[in-house]
Amino acid sequence: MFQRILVANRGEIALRIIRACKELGIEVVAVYSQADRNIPYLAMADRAICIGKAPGADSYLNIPRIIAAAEVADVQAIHPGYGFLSENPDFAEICRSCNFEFIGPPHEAIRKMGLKTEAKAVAASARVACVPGSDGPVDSNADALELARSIGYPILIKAAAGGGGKGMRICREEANLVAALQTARTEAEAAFKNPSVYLEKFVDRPRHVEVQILADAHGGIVHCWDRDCSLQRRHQKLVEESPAPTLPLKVRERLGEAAVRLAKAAGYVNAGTCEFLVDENNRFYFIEVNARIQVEHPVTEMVTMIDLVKQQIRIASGEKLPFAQSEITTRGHAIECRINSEDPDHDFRPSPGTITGLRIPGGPGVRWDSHVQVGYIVPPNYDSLVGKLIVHAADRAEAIVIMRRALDELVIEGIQTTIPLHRRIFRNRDFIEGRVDTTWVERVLMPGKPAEAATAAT
Ligand code: MV4
Repeated sequence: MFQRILVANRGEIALRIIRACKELGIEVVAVYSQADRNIPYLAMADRAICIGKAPGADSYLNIPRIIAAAEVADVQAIHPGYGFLSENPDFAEICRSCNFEFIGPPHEAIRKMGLKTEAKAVAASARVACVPGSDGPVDSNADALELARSIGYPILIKAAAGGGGKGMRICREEANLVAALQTARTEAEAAFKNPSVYLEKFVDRPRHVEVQILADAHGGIVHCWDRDCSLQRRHQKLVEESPAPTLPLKVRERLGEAAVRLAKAAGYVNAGTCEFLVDENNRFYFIEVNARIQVEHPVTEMVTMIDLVKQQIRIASGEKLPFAQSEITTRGHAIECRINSEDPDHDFRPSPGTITGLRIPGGPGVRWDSHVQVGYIVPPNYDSLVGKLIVHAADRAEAIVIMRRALDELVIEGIQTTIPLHRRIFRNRDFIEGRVDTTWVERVLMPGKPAEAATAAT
């Protein structure tokens, strides 16, 4: 096992990784930007190294500075968390060539999964159902027109190097396809430095269900069941839960098996997620792989009792998975609310500032993953996640009751947060009955504001 690890991230996930290291008896080196010099968890690390000015490009995204900190602190491994450099294949490759273990997948797997067309080809080779569409990037307008006619409109044009909803464009009729393709290519080039696009049949009002997988470096691979992340607004997830509500066990089993086949075919190692769209008939279609630990990993931890961050570290140090698939079951139901420093009354604009009051909920079935304390200043430079409120109970109905109570206990003063929105969600009939999909927040909960999501775009 490693003696010392560097955490190349900030905020709640940095603290989450520090906690895992402490429990494993590993020394932990934190890095921080000048904006984060007073962030409370630095005191919990064995060492804290400033890596630059506030902007991400000068600090948490700056590869030479992070490698320099790793050299200075003489660590054996680097945990990238999520976001920032976590899915940058060049960073993973540089870590390994500098003799630091990268706590994540092999750089080849990150690179391959970063191209959605490649990921879909791997899925197809593993007999995992994908959304009907082009086999790989579309090069010519003539090919696109012919293919679109055979799969039927509406068509979704997606950037091969995109993901997470970035670089998507819906096309509802043939007359618009050539122009839409051109716009999509230009946008893809600007956003991802890669103009490659592909076509998919547009799935109406899908649910977003993803499968957690863990793979060791010895060929061992398991899934840790499913999460439903349908509750989102403009591709920002609001609520995640495990298991996915209303999905029959048989479908959940087939999802898990599909994810394992895909990960095997991709040569995947460490923790990862296979994302699927699920239609109203519970048919599922693979869309993309996330080659990192995810924000919503705690709901899986609660229902499986597997510490995913500790498993990531153990896998990176060369250990075999300590369990077989048959030993991984879900118990009860877990739900997470993302608490962001945003103002839901003003189009979710960021609301940085000083936290002047804080009441953290507790009691049976409640977990609070957050780096903030009273007096903490939420800087304007980074993602606005200030905490994750997670509940676990015997079933979904009980989990909702606990979440409602915990949300009423939770008080964050001094900044605007998404707490009031969550209080509404957990009193909403559609949500309580599990009748939600990826368009529900914008369609039902907060109608009136046109979304830039695929579902509302022209
Ligand atoms: C789709 C889709 C409908 N049809 N693909 C958005 C994020 C990216 N991971 C894939 N996304 C979608 N792909 C087809 N063929 C609808 C979405 C989508 C969505 C997916 C997951 C979670 C939230 C979403 C919100 C809007 C659209």
